[in-house]
Amino acid sequence: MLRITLATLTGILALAIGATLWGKKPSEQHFRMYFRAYDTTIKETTIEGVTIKNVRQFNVLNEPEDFVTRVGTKVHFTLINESPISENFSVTEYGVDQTLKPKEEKRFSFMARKPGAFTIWCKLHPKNVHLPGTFLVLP
Ligand SMILES: [Cu+2]
Repeated sequence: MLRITLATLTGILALAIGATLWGKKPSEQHFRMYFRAYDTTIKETTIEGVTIKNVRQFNVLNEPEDFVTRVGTKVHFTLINESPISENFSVTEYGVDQTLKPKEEKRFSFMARKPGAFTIWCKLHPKNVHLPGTFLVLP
């Protein structure tokens, strides 16, 4: 005859909780990103017989551009704007929309609940000037 004692029940319960939590420990990740502007002005150059002069342009890069995490991770971002103008960091699907003035630093956190590859983009500048990045959330 099978006798189930309180100790046995407690043991089974502990095993069940342990199995449920195994590998599901809430994790956190810290990311640090810099906005940096690069002057790509061309004073004069000749390419295949065509001469161009005074083509003035800046490119803004998010360094690094891409971030990878897993669903269920609390992500902490620190953004530092080293560009001489205001910059923006938006991830539409996550409701992230942060604008930083020159030399400003901002921190914010959120839970990565939705899997997918999401574009990190700047609302202030065209995408061929301020290049977008990717926020990748693995299932
Ligand atoms: Cu920008």
